[in-house]
Amino acid sequence: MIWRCRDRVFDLSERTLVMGIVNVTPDSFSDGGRYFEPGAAIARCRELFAAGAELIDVGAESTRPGSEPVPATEQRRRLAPVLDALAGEPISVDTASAEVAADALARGACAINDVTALGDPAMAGVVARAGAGLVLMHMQGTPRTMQARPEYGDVVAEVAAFLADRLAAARAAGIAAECVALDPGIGFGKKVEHSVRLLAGTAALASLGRPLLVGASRKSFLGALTGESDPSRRHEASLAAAAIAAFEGARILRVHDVAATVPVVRIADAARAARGAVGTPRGLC
Ligand code: HH2
Repeated sequence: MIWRCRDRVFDLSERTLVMGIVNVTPDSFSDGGRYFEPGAAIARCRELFAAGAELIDVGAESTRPGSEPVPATEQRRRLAPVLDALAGEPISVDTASAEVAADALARGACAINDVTALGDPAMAGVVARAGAGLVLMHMQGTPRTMQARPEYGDVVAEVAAFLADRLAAARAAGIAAECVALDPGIGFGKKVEHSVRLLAGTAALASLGRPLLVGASRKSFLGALTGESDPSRRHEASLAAAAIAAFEGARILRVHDVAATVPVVRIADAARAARGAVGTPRGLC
């Protein structure tokens, strides 16, 4: 299982990649404002690389529930100094705008994380021309309205069908399958029970043939389960979710706390690899 992002090829057959998060925003749900100033964002990226991030997802638009879109020109203005300072490093850009994606790729980004899964009709062409990596994520509704009334019959089956459809659309638009990663979009138009089922359904979603990215870090379903209302205090809960996702076959984890997540995924990777060698103890079957 490889994930190609321009000239970078991540071999994910045996290990889980830790993708760090840096939001160059004033209003992100857990780190809003901390890295809005370019110098702070650049320093944070360097810190996360040093902590073991293999890729950093830089965003200039919050997608928290209730958020409004940020114009492409403003996203580009926020991103440009950060991308220019980190040219040559493995950076993905979290944007649903083809205009922002094109500018980011011109400044050296290697992947685009599109939470609308090619909602902008120009996005596929931009990504295909660059041979960039692409994350296709599931969301029910839009960030402004998505948590109003999410409804599913079988959430894992519906998300899997959506991701398979978007993968086919990406391929039809000229994007190589090996450039695509898939993401169930935990918290994006999902009640707590939906996010828990998607986490529990990681193995089913990981069988779609492309690396599965899971982004559970600090999200509100963890707060609902633990009673912790402050996202920055959902550290242990985020690590538990990371361990489950990696053990069950996710290949990319999008996280705020890189240093703590790296050893967690190494243990999960080892346990997952050993699972095939575990037999049934005599007398117990
Ligand atoms: N979650 C967030 C943003 N982008 N992209 C993918 N592929 N998967 C996710 O789960 C995901 C995402 C929300 O987290 P964060 O970036 O910390 O917050 P905000 O959107 O408020 O900036």
